[in-house]
Amino acid sequence: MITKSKKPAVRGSAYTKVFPRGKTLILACDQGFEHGPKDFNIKNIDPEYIMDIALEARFSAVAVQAGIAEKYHVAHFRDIPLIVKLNGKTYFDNRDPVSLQHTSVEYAYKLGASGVGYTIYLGSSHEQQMFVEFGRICEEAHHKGMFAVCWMYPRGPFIEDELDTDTLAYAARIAMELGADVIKLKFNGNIEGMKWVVKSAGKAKVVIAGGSRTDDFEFLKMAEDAMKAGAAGFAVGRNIWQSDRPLELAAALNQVVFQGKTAEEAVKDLDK
Ligand code: FBP
Repeated sequence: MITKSKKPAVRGSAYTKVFPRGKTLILACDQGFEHGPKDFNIKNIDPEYIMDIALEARFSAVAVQAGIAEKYHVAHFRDIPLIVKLNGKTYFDNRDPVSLQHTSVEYAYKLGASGVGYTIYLGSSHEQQMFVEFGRICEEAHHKGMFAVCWMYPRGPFIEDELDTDTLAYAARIAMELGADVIKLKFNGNIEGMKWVVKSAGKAKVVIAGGSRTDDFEFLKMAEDAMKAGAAGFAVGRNIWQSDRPLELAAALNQVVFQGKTAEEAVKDLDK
């Protein structure tokens, strides 16, 4: 009799460390590249401040560009699993965006990364180039025992609504078929729709981006709803390190993601 393999989609201790119990909380700090210093203040412009939050709040991993990895992570934060972004673009052209690879998988591996990250703009007229690069990145990363995270953002002249459920499901599906182990998407607030998006991603895990800084309760409510839809966690930046109580807010988010608490329960602890 033929039996199905019970092995998970991605093997390896790196992946297991970043997804304890199948869930994750990744702290993203690539916004200095994507948005520029306008996202930061005098405190959080220092990557060390953000690394300290990741360490103290026990984030599952940090996602940064190679320069931050080599100047900060390598020095004092090696215990936090690392995801190195291999591409990046500025905010100057969001009409028809393209973001090409500038860092190799080999270099990310040398920096000690558990995983590599890459953004694809689905619906850009350059999407084909990004598909080709990401497909090759997945091959190489898997060969080295690393996992591949796809920041999958529908954006460009062929996209009417970046948050449309069918478009997000299509985006998730493409990322999974290209080889992504983890797919980072924006949440559109539609729990039932998002369940379909998660289903479309198959064995790849869906994690949600935090978005611009919002009210703590609203942010935690988004987390609660996204988890209800089957997300595996968050890869969040601004909502944490722009907060004036990042550790407390991270602890509340942790309760929602890992312990299944509601936003109301988590926010109560936050305000104690
Ligand atoms: P935030 O939680 O701060 O939104 O970060 C998530 C993220 O994906 C970052 O990794 C990235 O820099 C940024 O959002 C890109 O956002 P956009 O292209 O939509 O401005």
